[in-house]
Amino acid sequence: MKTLRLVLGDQLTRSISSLADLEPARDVVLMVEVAAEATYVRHHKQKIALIFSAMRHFAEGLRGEGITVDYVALEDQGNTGSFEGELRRALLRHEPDRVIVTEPGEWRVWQMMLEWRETMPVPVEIRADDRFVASRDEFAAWAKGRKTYRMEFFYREMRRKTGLLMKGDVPVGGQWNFDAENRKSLPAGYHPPQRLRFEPDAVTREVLALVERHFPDHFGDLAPFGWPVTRADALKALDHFIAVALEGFGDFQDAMKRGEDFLHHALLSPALNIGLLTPMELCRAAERAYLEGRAPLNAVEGFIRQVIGWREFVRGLYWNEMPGYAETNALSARRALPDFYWTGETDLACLKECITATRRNAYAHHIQRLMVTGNFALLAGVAPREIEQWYLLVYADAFEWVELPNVHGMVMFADGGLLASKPYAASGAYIDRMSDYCAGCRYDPAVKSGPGACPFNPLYWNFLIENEDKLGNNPRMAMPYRNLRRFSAERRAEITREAAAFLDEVAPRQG
Ligand code: FAD
Ligand code: DLZ
Ligand code: SF4
Repeated sequence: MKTLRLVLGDQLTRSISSLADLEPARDVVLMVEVAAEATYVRHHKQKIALIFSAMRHFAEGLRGEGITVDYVALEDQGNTGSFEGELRRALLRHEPDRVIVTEPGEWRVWQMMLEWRETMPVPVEIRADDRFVASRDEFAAWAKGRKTYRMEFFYREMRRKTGLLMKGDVPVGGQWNFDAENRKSLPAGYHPPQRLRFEPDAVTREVLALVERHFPDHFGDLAPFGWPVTRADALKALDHFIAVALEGFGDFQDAMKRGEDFLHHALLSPALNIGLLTPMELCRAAERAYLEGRAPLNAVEGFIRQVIGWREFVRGLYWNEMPGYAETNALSARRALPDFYWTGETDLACLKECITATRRNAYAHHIQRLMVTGNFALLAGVAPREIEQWYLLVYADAFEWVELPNVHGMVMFADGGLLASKPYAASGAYIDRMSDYCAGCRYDPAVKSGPGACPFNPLYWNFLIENEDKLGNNPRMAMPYRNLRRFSAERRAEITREAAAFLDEVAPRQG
């Protein structure tokens, strides 16, 4: 049976299910660069370049194996600009008996594919994406009957399933989780390791020029572009991370430092999410480093937890809860996203640092996303949809299955606590403790109100005041609410006034 096999831009894995039983003499692999995918949100220029370049390299690799690849480039004549249009044109060109595709990473595209099964002239088979440790069904079975989902319990299941850092039924080191050791701030004068960048080759240079021609107004800097775009380079990036950065990954996981965009983070999420690496490859490499004495347990366990814990957990939650998940707004947040999220032009030094790094790299590390840009959006009450769009377009690793639960659930608490037991709300003191940002800021984290006060301070207390009916009885919020209840009526009124004056200027209320 002649089969047309459609491979999407984040499915660049040779062992992907859509290619499993490929017959090189008969089948055709279809890959398409389409304007609709580059513009449904106006992705960071580096993200588009990463995907187009990685797609072109992947196609070359398949051709090298003698496989017929029909590759439609963005500027090819007749390109209709959409998955559906290109699939229809390819059906006319190749006249296959059937189409095979692996399920996509976004609900939007999943709906499209389900429709194809009804509307395309040949049968369309949608296969499960087995590049994850847990299948969608496995997560659904785990989630069944639970009112809230907690990553820690799911993670233990994944440890048992994979055997990672396990001695029989017992976790290595006698504990599942070493997070308490993973909150160190950086010592003065500390220099994090140098990280690998990959010089653009001819294919990437051509793509960079194409992106500049077609998407000049999209967010972010295109150069310097240093992401790995092939599996070979992604493997080098993995080896380099394990060799130079994993050792300090645990200790400095929550730290932030001016001018240091990467610290000890892996920088592997773009390659991982488009399929150049697999999650188990990352975890086995980290586990090996522990077993060979090259990295401590708190670092290796912490890293493995991110990959088979958080990453698998948010993916399972996404598919279990969509499409309703995206619609909730438990804290009734309605403000506009401040303009400085696009420009980086703000006097709040922490936000300026994280947003300008995001523009420069299409990357920010987890704690910058959660505790700076995320924390501000939560305290300011930015409408979930606005901040979600921002996160979906500014990072090279952003795909809705992973972005949405992190933003909607972890950052914005818009799901009312399905994912997290409490909002990660914090005042300026937290940012001051975990970074050196405040030393270069015109505001002072120690000043609670009035001119010169760190805006995170009134915003934090205002957030507690505004959401007292929804969060006041949350046991994990007991301490801050106890403190708030000691405030006089005048102090509360002053906080509300100060926060409103600040927010009305940077993030006007909508609707
Ligand atoms: P490291 O810090 O070195 O972590 C190692 C790996 O663990 C990552 O590569 C990633 O695959 C995985 N990981 C870590 N934390 C998470 C998490 N919370 N959820 C899922 N996987 C995780 N990650 C994305 O891949 N795409 C996104 O669109 C995305 N959006 C986020 C938005 C917000 C508001 C927050 C708080 C987090 C988001 N994350 C997202 C998770 C995390 O910030 C990134 O995976 C991480 O920063 C990627 O960089 P790294 O490879 O250096 O990660
Ligand atoms: C993100 C992206 C972009 C920018 N462009 C393409 C493209 O031209 N062709 C393609 O196959 N995939 C692209 N992607 C990735 C898709 O958006 C992604 O596969 C879906 O969102 C499903 O996860
Ligand atoms: Fe950010 Fe406040 Fe520190 Fe300035 S003082 S860097 S606004 S936390």
